[in-house]
Amino acid sequence: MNKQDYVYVVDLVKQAGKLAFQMDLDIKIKECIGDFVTQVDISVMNFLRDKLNEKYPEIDFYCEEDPDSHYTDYCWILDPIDGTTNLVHGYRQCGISLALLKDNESIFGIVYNPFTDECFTAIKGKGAYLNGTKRLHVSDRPLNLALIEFGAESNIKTHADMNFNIAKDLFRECVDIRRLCTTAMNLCYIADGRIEGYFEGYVHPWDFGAGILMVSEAGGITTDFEGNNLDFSKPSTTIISGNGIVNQQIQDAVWQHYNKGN
Ligand code: LIP
Repeated sequence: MNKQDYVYVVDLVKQAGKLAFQMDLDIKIKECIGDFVTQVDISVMNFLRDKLNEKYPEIDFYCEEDPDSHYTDYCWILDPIDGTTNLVHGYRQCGISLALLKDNESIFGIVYNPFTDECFTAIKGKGAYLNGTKRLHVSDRPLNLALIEFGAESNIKTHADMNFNIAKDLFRECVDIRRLCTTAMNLCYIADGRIEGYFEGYVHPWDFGAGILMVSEAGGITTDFEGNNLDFSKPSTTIISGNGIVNQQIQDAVWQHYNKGN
């Protein structure tokens, strides 16, 4: 992505961020409690889809809230609000997550939290930055000095024991556990060295499209539970991300419980 396009897209996402302050969220439940969509999600999607399609008609558009959209080899991938549950509760940890995918790889990513005005960006091979100025680097903390995040598939609940048992094992080994409940922000926080690692058993490509590049450009590593690269063409996946020092230990903890159904 060239400088002109980078500036244009970052500005567009920040404009979209203003829509997060609209008063009437018009909250709707998608499939079950904990699976929400709000008017903010829809407004952000419509705004970005229209603008990006107009400026870049050759690039497809794949979005969480657009059931007719799908993965292609050259597409934008958007989660209009990652952390919708947080938004619904006024817990202002959420972000617009937009990435550009080429041949199943993220080549540009932006995660913008309009409430904190923190804008994380990354271009493949050119580093990751916070607010355009601070170069991001993962921390060098080992597990015994680490903060670890995990997602618990909140709207499914069937894997509650497995997720919390993994977390309990890690809790005994690390400084503490955090639950931000947004994959996009978790990955940015790893990239910025605020936390050291994260795992979740069920995420979608729009959740990690931008954040995965943030982590790799900051020197970290992201895989699925088996240690494979994440595949954007799959509708969902497991995920482990970290500073590269804690990843193996997270994977070991996951394997103590994964597939045991507990
Ligand atoms: C969330 C995901 C997020 C994941 C959370 C939660 P929400 O859903 O988008 O990436 O880490 O566990 O499922 O709150 O955006 O609907």
